[in-house]
Amino acid sequence: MLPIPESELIINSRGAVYHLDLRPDELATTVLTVGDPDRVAKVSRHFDSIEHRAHHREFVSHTGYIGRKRLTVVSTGIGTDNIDIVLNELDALVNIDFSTRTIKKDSTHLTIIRMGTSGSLQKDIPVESFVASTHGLGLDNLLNFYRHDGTQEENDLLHSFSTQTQLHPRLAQPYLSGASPTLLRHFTTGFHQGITVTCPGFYGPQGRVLRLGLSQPELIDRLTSFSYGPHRITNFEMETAGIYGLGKLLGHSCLSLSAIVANRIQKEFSKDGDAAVGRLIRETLSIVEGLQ
Ligand code: R1P
Ligand code: URA
Repeated sequence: MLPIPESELIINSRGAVYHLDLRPDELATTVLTVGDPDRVAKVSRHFDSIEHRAHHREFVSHTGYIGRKRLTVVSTGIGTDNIDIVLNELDALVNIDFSTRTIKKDSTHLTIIRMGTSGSLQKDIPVESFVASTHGLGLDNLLNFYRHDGTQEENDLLHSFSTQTQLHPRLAQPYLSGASPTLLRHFTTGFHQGITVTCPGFYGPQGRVLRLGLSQPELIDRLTSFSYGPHRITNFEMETAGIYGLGKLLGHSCLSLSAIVANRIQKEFSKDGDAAVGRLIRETLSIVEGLQ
């Protein structure tokens, strides 16, 4: 097997992968991702010990222990362009031998759980409640750069989405991937579940109007009214579909959890989003600690 060239997998003088500035021994196999770099310390303050801290650009990571469980919390910044970097580098850290630059024969499986914020698309999913995403539906195009096929259920859902929403093809070529069913089962009590739409922006791509007109003003209504069997769209944000799509292609188990900070139907914004995120962190850590 030919080594992966230096231009494709960039390893710095510390032997760490370029953007995350992490070496293979500095990463745990259970990884929590957050968007905001300042949220990393809000997670790791619940660790019993921290063995490693890294910070390069928007990628802050802390690795440590809760009891006997070793965890890494890493910030991704905003958007699936960053998710492309984070997921590929996390995978490289466990599945590529950095000394030979070749793919390891036996692959390592990561558990990756996002703890983020999100906007609700349903009246009955209020601000400060939590959503566990059954699927990530991407309007951001990331996965279309990789060879991918969905399961029959995923393809049927996506087909129904395209038919019902009639989004202009100039807007997006949607893609869809499911959560790890095993992880999702642990997040039923206290969590709404539903499809999360991942957008390539916060304003126009999420139907917000400040000074510019929208090319598809009916976007929010169409997302809110979509249904397919028991499935509906609960919320939108900017990372989930990229995590689910790339995570599945790379063979990892992924779950995205969101604290709702805006309800776009009720036109409400949370008065204390930080407290809701704090509760999501505590609730998630208590569940993750018990995972095998
Ligand atoms: C936008 O404000 C950001 O908030 C959400 C979106 O996905 C986007 O990253 O998540 P985080 O709070 O995790 O960053
Ligand atoms: N994050 C988003 O992407 N959208 C929202 O409305 C709130 C948080």
